[in-house]
Amino acid sequence: MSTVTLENYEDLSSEEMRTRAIAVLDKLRTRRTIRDFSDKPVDIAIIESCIQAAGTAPSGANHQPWHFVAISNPDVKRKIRIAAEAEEAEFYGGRASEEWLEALVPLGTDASKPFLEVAPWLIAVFAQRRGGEKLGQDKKNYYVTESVGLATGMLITALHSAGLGTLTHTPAPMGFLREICGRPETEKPFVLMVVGHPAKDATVPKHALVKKDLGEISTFIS
Ligand code: IYR
Repeated sequence: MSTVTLENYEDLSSEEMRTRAIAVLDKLRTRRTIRDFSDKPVDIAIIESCIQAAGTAPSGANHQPWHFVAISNPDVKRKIRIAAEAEEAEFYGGRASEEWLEALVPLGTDASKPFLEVAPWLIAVFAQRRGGEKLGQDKKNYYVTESVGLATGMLITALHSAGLGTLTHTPAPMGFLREICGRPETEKPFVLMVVGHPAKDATVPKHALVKKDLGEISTFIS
């Protein structure tokens, strides 16, 4: 194994760390999943940097088993909307269980997905079953779902920090994304991120504002 000395580690005081931790918490608390987007353009350079930020995520054996397809092309967005709405029509029209549809009532979602055309960017995230630490390799990848989930979380954090709104969209099944984006069979569509500015009159469901508190989501064993 070859190593280098760790760089960029700041030996902060506990007080400074607490201040920074709270600043991150305050920032992340302002994130909202939005479904009403404006068509205001977003510079490609911002999207590039956010994808690079996602690409710093930890991954199984550092194989980085992800691929991001960023789409601003109106014709491609339209194709995606048509395919996604066809799947959603089946989902809401009977494929989903009663229990699932019931769980979605507070979100007010339905089969209509205009944001797929309105928002300036769609980022389709793909998970690679095979790959390796270098492009073009064909090794087995490990902890693929976990790794791509981590990278997607970091992508959302980066986009939010840059001041953009996002929707984590999962039309199921998402196979059409592989075809439209021209990705290989060995890749599985993981999520479709919708990215842009919120519409002027954008609203969010009250349901989405309620977050479990610290005591509910954690146990400390000291
Ligand atoms: N993919 C559908 C349904 C949906 C499912 C869940 I779980 C959500 O949290 C939100 C929506 C849709 O996008 O409408």
